[in-house]
Amino acid sequence: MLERLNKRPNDLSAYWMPFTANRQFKQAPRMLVAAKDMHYWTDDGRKVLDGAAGLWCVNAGHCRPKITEAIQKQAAEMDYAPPFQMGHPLAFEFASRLVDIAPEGMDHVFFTNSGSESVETALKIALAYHRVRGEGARTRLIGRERGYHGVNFGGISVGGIVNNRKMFGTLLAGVDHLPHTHLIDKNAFSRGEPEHGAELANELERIVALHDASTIAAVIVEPVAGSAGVILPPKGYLKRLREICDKHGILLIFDEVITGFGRLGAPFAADYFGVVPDIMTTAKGVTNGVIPMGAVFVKKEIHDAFMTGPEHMIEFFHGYTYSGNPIACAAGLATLETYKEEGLLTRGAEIGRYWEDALHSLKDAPRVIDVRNIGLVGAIELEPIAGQPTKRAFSAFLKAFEKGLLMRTTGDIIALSPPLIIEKSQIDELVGIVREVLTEID
Ligand code: PXG
Repeated sequence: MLERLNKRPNDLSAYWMPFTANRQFKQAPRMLVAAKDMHYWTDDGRKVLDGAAGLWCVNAGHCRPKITEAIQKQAAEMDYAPPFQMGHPLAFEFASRLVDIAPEGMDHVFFTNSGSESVETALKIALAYHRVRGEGARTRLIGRERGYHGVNFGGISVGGIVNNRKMFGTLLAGVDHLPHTHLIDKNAFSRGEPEHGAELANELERIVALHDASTIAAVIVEPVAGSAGVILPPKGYLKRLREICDKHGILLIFDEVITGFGRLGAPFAADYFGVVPDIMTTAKGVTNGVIPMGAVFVKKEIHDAFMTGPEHMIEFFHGYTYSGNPIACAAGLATLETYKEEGLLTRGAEIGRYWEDALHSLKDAPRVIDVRNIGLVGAIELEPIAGQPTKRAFSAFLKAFEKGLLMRTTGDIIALSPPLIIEKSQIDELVGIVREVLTEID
């Protein structure tokens, strides 16, 4: 272990880091060099509690033996197989096992390598689906303010985070956005789904009236928005979106890249909220974050609409060199086994109340203006420093890391999403560190 802990590189300049303040980071790097279960270790030998499941992905905890072994075995047996016009057994096996745990009717899976690619794939399936059915005028896509759907052009077009959009030109044409549902004045300190705001779903009717339903292909939302700071759907909101989409023949896409694989205490947010979309994008927890992979779940009717025309013809001109990569599939199968053996896809429901009470105990901590939670997700929103938005939460992030806790911040919101194996004593430790941090920062 010690040998692994001592490997800081000499030169940090070549690597242009993603979503990072590069110059600041390189002056005072934070290096992780090892991980096990609920913890990371830093290059200076400190043990850090993982309050973020890496980046919302390591749902079963780190370096789980079954997953590690499956990857090692597959890498030695068959490293790569081409996915176009060729197959290998693990991809079919993994797709079947995923369909087994998917909401009723979501019978088909398209493999990608990330959440961003899952989103692009879902948007393309939606557009092409309408076209193969002779409704090719349905080309508009509706996203939501503060939505995060990855960083590719389709995803940032339907997404609603201004910094992710403003530098990149005109984006996709024909996109509109629903309003976000973050109503802190009415819903502060909600436990689970907030009471107020279901009527915001009716804005979809306004958008339909503006463009006409015959021009709209799909609506995409995160059931619970993660990156924008844990924004929860008001009670009844998602059901209402489903009804309006049904009424107008519009496909509903749930982006479950974060909410999939047990984060809310049910296998998917669709199960948790009792609302089944037409297409569901996933990634992250599909392989426990260990190997890049994404999976797009599609309803049978949508898949079947493509299966017409001459049988020798490719039905959907889309795919990636690494779609269904054998090592990723091996990791995914071992991940699903681990989830199943340990009941992790529903563990959030068992420990969720303890998590909720622990988080809400921070209500009286300095500068806290909201605490919200759902499943094993939590957010603590801080009052911003006047004229310096994001600074307070970023100071909290740095201080927490010093004290041995990894968390995510976005804007002035602290987001927490630990691995689903977290124990009560570790929840206490996590909340204790957050309280100390909030007491010590400006
Ligand atoms: N959709 C959703 C809902 C996501 O949360 C993506 C798509 C894109 O996934 P990839 O694998 O392409 O990164 C995500 C990713 C944060 C944070 O700070 C969250 C994500 C990515 C980076 C930061 O919460 N989620």
